[in-house]
Amino acid sequence: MLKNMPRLTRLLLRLPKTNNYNIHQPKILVCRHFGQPVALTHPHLLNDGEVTPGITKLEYLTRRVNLVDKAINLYKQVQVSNHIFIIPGAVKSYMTNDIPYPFHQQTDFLYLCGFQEPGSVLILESAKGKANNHTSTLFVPEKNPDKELWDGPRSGKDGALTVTGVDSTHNISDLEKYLYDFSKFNPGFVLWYRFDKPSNVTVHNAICHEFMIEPKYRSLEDPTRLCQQLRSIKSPAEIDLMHKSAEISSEAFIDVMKFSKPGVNESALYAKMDFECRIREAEILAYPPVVAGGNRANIIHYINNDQIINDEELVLMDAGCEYHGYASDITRTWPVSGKFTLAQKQLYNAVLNIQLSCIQLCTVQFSLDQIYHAMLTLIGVQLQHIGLLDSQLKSTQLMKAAKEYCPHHVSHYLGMDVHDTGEISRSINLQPGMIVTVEPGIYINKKNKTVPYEFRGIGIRIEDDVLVTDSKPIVLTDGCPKTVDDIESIMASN
Ligand SMILES: [Mn+2]
Repeated sequence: MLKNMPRLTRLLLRLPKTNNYNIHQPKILVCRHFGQPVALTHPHLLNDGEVTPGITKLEYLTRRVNLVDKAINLYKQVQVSNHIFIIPGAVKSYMTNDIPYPFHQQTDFLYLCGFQEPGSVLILESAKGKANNHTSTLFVPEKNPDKELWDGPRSGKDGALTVTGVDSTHNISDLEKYLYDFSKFNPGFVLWYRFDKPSNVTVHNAICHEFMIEPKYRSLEDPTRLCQQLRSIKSPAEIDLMHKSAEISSEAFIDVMKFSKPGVNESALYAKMDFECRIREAEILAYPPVVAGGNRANIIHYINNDQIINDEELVLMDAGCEYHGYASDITRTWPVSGKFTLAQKQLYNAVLNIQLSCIQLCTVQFSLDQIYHAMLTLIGVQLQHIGLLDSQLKSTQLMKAAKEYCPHHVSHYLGMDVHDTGEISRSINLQPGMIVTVEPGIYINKKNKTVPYEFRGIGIRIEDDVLVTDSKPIVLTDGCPKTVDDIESIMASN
């Protein structure tokens, strides 16, 4: 009888009896156990002991130890019972009913534990006499079959313990009780919590309720600066990820350059960049790219990207991907036709010379602000050289004029966030392990009647990502072409 049945029905009937079913069952359970990739389910991404590709549990532990150490050191002379850090992760946010934005984890939280699920909270408590100077507790969304049916698996508290290697894990619903008990048994603690920018309103209300109404802490401190001090110096594993992120973006830029031609829509170049980054395994673009043809390049944050780029126009693209949580940030400017005009080439080479000089200054002898001032002087001199600024201008007048041609800074720190570690001053000397952008530009609006006609409506920026070392700076984005010859030959190779 079985012989006459359709094959699928026969298979279904026999399924419980075959070994195949039993072999596959445990694998299915494993796959559904975690809310993020782990070595067991994604061996192509992670090795044993890694929380994030390339970043081990031990590295995450070291980061937490270093953070708590900083707090203990700051309070060395002051009598306090202990320190508690409350670091909430991001919550899901919605575009419209039931439609979420792509989730992006809060980066301090991610830096300290690598846990990817929305609505989680990390707590660190300093602990005297403990080898690792603290205990770490992660509060995570509870496992919930109904929700998981729609949104995919959650790790739950047991899975989160396996994924991250923190000391203990609880359901997020236990947080308020935990805070209540903590404040009851720990008089005179220091509360490290970012009060002015709550990333999770429910958690914020719980903290207010347990700690703030009748303040039970000795002092309230913002942990952001301490986290950022750690984050500003990249570890070897982070440098590898940043390098990979930079390589992906550089290769994608080459494909976008080859793809561009007169009459192309800016949106097509945006789409091409997105595609070429994702196909190389970047998760997402790190920010909405600027794809600006012609005079639109003079709008620094132009992201409409919906215009046609005409023959003889330059296109300025500022774009970069995010790879396992690490951003790259590149700008290139190229002629959509594949050939620079004489004026474009003159101005482009001026910006390139300035950029190459600024990259050489990315050493421990200088701060980003000093490099910025050097950029302004260099812009002034280059514009005098081309004849766009009066050669008689004295240095302060020259700097002032240069500022009108470049209204932005030359650099920012780069890392998990594009504008990374914003609380680290740009006036401190660079340190080995920092990664910074170098991005001078010259922008000439088409309304500028003080320059010859052929220079009007040109905006040029060249941006690379640079690793500071104890000797020479290393350009992580050096795979992205930037000389006139390299760009023209890449575009001719189509
Ligand atoms: Mn940038």
